[in-house]
Amino acid sequence: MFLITGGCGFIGSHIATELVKRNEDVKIIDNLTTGKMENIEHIIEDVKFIEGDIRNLELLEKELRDVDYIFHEAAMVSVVKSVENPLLCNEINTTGTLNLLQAAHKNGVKKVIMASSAAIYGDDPELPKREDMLRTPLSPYAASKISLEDYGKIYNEIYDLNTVSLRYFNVYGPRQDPSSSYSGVLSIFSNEFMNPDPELTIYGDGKQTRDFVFIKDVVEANMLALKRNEMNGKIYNVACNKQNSLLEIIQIMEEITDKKAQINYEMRRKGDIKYSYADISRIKKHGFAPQYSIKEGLKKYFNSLL
Ligand code: UD2
Repeated sequence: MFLITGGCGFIGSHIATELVKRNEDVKIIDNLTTGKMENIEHIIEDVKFIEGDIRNLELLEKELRDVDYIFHEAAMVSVVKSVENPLLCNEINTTGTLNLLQAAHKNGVKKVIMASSAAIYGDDPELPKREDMLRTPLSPYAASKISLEDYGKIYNEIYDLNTVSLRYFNVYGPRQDPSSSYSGVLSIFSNEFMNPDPELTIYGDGKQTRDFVFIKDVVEANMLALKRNEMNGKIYNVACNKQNSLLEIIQIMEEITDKKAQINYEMRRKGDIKYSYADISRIKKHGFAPQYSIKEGLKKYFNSLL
């Protein structure tokens, strides 16, 4: 039995879909704060859905009794919200993760694969980001992901529970929610390109870069971490090792849709990182090979929105 925490969210729902495709038994725990039932409506007959919270240790202890493997995607996902409410971020992301690891340990779960984030690198200008670089958290969100990685290692070392942490860079693709101004930039832009006259806002000069990774490649990284025991107890960047600026992205979107976007420039966001991309040689050694260039990923994404 597989458990996906946050299985009604963007990334969790794609992992759940892949496991259902593989004919695995799947259970989802989600409190539906940011996750949505519509994200799993296509697999609802094939999964067991439990509306619940990872802050509820008793619930986890009960629900993990028949679980072999866990993908831990539940979290407060917004950096901005974590700055507004650090205590809540700590409860969900840190205590919630610790609850999960403890319940997994007690129930003899075989492996826990956890979602970490490139946020832990902070604004260290050295590029590309390697896993052995110093972590410099700049938000409660980043601090909570550091504690997730550390607890993961500790449970792997002293509690005999296999864990892997995956540091996601800028993930994009179908089912990503574009509704807030702090949603992923590609979900906001793609959504806008569905209009006849797309209007985009760029914070800064548009030359900032990100390592955008398509959701299907992120699912593959998770499947790899599940399969490869040599990855246990370690941390891996999950990205494409390519950087694209926002202006390049807009150009690609204009080509795909044959539309011209109107761009409004606003002040660079506070704390915004200028350039970001990942060294992925560590995970490549285990067979990770991203399949989707930014063009291919965006084409797929646009098709899903039509
Ligand atoms: C990503 C993660 C965040 C955290 C952070 C760590 C997402 C959605 N967010 O933030 O959780 O891990 O990395 O570094 O993956 N922008 C615009 N116009 C818009 C929206 C955004 O110009 O309408 C800019 C934004 O100011 C930034 C870039 O686009 O320069 C990317 O923004 P983002 O929010 O998609 O992702 P990022 O890298 O800030």
